[in-house]
Amino acid sequence: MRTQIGIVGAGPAGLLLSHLLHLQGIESVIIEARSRKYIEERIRAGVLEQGTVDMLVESGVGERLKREGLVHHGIELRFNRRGHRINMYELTGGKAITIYAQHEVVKDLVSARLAAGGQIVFEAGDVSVHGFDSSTPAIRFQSGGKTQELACDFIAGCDGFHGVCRPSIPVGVLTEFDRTYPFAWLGVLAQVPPSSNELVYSYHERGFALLSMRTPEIGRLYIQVGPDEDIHNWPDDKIWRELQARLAAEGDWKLTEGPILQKGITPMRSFVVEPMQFGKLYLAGDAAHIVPATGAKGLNLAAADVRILSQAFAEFYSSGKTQLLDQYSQTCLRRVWKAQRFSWWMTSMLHRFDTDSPFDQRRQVAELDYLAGSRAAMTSLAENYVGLPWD
Ligand code: RFL
Ligand code: PHB
Repeated sequence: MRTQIGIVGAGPAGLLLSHLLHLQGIESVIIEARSRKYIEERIRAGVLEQGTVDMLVESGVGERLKREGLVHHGIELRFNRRGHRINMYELTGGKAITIYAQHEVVKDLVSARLAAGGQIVFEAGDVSVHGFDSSTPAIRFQSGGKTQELACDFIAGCDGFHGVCRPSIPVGVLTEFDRTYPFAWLGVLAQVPPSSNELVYSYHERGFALLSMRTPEIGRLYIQVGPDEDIHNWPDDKIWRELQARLAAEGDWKLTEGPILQKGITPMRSFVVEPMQFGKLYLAGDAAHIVPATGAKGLNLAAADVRILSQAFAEFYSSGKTQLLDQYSQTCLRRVWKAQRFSWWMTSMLHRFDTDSPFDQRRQVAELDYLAGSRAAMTSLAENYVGLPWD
């Protein structure tokens, strides 16, 4: 097998990259460890920045997103039992976020790739990457009971945080920047119409809680829990009790409960490698960086990386120039670090830390209070949340 770009991983990064390359007349093949059903049902992110939505629509995969996505002009911050709306639309000159589940984006991209004759190898075993420091890069894997090799000009490592591409880069090349947080998120999908039309981020002395949604019928809710919490210690009624306590508000607002369809625990971590490339191997998305979910940036950063990477490959194949490829890491990292800063800030402001002194707690509430009362502070949150400009 031979192609121009060998892509490892059919998450949002790998699929969108393959789609954008196709639009520029560049061939790629995706090698994915899991089945199509698995990646199309994996519950993950739900918030798309304005720029991510525009990119999906402009590249022709936004039809269902436009029809079914929920456009939100604001979010609510809740503390001391009171809600404060941030009108992002007004503060950013007309930008919004769209609620559309990540696995729906994945479904749309898989179907677009297959309809255009694109090749995705699902359920590939023992995937490994070779020769990316030479002129003959290749991806090796097991499929249909045989060892296969995909020869390519370049490899795109889009295989997520636990993939094989990043660890294949020789020791000493990458510098890792890492921060773990002393908590995790317990997330549930519930069959209940969301109790608020917009997302509610709540700071509470029992810990952070988030009310989000997937559709007008399905709610997505999160609570801060200990870093090593076992999901078996969280029966559904205990989760609802905690959500009720942490989201409680003055007045007649009520959190409606419903059957929990799915639940899981997600660690919270900030991580970046520099550079995001070595030889002919380019890392994109979670393979190169992860953010704590509080800023809703992970999927959007993956999309931003592959936008840059597809432009760099397009320049190379049309003119032979490698300038954009050489600058890939540097270009991506400017945005990555701004998203890291924002995600860290949202996380620090909204969660309870065991080590917090009463001083820190008062300071946190003062920060929220300042934010809720200052147009300048709200504008800063809003422009980061809807997504910073591309350049
Ligand atoms: P993915 O989605 O992890 O895809 C990687 C793909 O590579 C495959 N793979 C391999 N394939 C072949 N060989 C191997 N050795 C392989 N190893 C792995 C995997 O099966 C998979 O298909 O990475 P990608 O494409 O970089 O996309 C990143 C996003 O998935 C991630 O950043 C977001 O989900 C993060 N995130 C959020 N991001 C947002 O922008 N907005 C949000 O609201 C948001 N909420 C979230 C989130 C992540 C969460 N979890 C569960 C981590 C909420 C949660 C709870
Ligand atoms: C989600 O709906 O899954 C979601 C929303 C906002 C976040 C993180 C996750 O900050």
